[in-house]
Amino acid sequence: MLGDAVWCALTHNRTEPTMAKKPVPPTLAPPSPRTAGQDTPLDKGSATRQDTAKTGDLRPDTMPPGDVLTTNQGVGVSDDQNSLKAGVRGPSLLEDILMREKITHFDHERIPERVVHARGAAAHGVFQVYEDLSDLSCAQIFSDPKVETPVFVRFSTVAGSRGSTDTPRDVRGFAVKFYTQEGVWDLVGNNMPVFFIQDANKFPDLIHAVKPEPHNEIPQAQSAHDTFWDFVSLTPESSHMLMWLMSDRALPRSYATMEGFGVHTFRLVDAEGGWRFVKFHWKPLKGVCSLVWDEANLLGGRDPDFNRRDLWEAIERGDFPEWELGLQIVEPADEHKFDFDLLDATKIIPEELVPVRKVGKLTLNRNPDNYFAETEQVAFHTGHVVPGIDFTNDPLLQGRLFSYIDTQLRRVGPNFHELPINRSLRPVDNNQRDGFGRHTINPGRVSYFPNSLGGGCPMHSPTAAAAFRSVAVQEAGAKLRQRSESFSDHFSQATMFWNSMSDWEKDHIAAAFAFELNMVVDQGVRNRVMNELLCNISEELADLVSGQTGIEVAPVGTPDAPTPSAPTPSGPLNPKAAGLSSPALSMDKAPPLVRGRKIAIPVGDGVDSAIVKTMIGDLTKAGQVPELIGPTAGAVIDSTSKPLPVNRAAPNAPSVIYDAVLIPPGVAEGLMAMPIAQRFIDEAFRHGKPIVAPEDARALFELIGITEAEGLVIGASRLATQLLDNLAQHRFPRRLSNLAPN
Ligand code: HDE
Repeated sequence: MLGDAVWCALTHNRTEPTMAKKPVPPTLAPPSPRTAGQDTPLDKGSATRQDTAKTGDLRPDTMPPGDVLTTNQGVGVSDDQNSLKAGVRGPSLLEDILMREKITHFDHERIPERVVHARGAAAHGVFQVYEDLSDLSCAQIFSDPKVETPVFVRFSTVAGSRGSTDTPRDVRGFAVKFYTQEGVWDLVGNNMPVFFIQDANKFPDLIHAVKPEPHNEIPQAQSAHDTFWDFVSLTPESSHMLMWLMSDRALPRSYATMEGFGVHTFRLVDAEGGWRFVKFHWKPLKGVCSLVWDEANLLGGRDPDFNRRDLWEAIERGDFPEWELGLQIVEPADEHKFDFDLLDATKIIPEELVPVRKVGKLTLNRNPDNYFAETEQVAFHTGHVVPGIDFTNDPLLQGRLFSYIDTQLRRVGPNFHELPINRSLRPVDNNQRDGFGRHTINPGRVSYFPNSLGGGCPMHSPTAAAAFRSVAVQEAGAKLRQRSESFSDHFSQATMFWNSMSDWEKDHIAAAFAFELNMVVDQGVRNRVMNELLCNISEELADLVSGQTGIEVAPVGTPDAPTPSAPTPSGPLNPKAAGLSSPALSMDKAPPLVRGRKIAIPVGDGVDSAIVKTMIGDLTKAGQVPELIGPTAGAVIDSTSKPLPVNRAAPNAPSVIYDAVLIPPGVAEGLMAMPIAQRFIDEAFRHGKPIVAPEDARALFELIGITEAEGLVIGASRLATQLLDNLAQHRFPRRLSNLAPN
């Protein structure tokens, strides 16, 4: 038998700490097929990690595994497999300090999951402005285009618990922690620009309504149940957000193809204390692309980690997700020129009214080393701002300023800011002391201000500009619990959203409402959604949903008839709103940059591997991720009797994890004998995916029953080129709405 030390040396090929790796330029590495038994770049770990000042800050706390097991007190462990017993078959002994320490730590491994946004995935990266924006904000991150600010970005779903799936219909969190040289700034946003409610006081009710119902903890990660629709049917301010939630925006193909929004109106403040209103936007360089509902549902079972895996793999192969930061700036003098209130988080400023100015770029280029230490323990707070950024009176934002610090105290503890992932790069220096898990050792006897015994230190910032100062806005008013009249138009922008959609987007939204309402049992709730919300948004929408749910639109004059919203009734009751439209809201656009799409290439014995390799080369060169699917894992035997390794076995390769299908010549006959392959192609077709096949595959498509539709090309001569052309449109959703339910 090998001695422990020898065993360790043999099995543990100790490497340098990963953090010490040299940064590698952000070029596109070859794709990274994951497969049974293949040695892939993914298995070898990151070849592309990028170092920033934050990486250096994390390094002392990053511990690669060592050679020798110790206790938490650093004492060597002789046997980690057997507990201490009185005789080999005897009782365990209380004296077993080793087992007690190990099991006790295990018993305490969990911290409370986030009360919302519990399921998430995150990555490190950098942010850099394109030009000096000091005319807008004195924040150094905005004024110096030479500065690369390290960031940590966490994406999340809202309603599901930590172990739920990635692809339910839900809002996605888009929270960015900037480690600036002036302290930490958190921009805690979503992938939708508005919210369900206008006042933070209603947040616990909203979340109680959408979370699993309390008596039976059903359903997980879904809004399609009675309590959610009961709440929103009685909360007409939610109607605009419901339009976003029922749209395909709630089913992102990738975190890299989501827009992000700060939602609230904030302030940017210049060095002289001058300020402007601002809305923050993240515009993905890969465009806004989504899944379709059936696909998202299937993914929930076939790959619950779909978005998380996509983010991880893209970064590992060097296909770094990128967004541009956009600003919508409004001068204080223009505050009241809109027909909505800038402080109302259920409203957008249409881009056609105030263009989004792109001012910088966010790049995610390094995966975390440890999920718990980084992604789980990261603690965001809307109140983490730096000089040059300030709040407005948006009552939702004001409530968040209270809530986030509170939740971190509960979840991570009073010294959450000391955890490596939350730690500011600018050294922290104040008189706060002690508390659970305190790391910092503050020497000396002075922990108060003012003091003379410590030389007055730490003292106020000598330069006012470098310190946070609230904008000195004049405020006066009676104490009251009341919503401003200017917040009372709940429907115009929901109508505008509907008006701005293409035909297929409208189909998907109506089908989503119908799906959710068909899950609702209570007739009163169903009627109220139809008559109090949908009828006030759009007659067309109400009719479509009525047709798919059987919920009747109540005739005017009957008890259930729509109540027009005061004081600016909208939808069919408001011709003004019915005419509004904002083309920027539609997703019916070809994405500007199509990269990292997964392409399924089915192969079988007798395949011409030279052709297949050329295809893979062409697709890879274009930044896509081709995968070969064989009847089993391992390899197929090509036309020259040589093995051609495949990435996946057909039963382990569901169509929903791919964006497109490319069939090489000479394999169609084999596929005709495989029902699983036909189902794969049929499903990909129904989900609107590009499919390209050679002429010899025509009979296969006839067998499946699909011969002609947009995005389906049979008989192409340059197969890979044709596929890349079609991939540029992401999906062919009209094919979908013509042929199959969403
Ligand atoms: Fe949050 N929200 N929220 N929220 N939120 C949290 O903080 C809250 C709201 C958002 O990846 C919690 O650390 C209130 C709007 C994101 O860690 C909690 C209100 C927007 C994340 C909290 C809102 C968001 C959270 C739970 C109504 C978009 C995940 C765990 C006033 C602009 C951050 C935590 C991450 C998380 C409270 C509304 C985005 C409880 C009271 C609007 C992206 O503090």
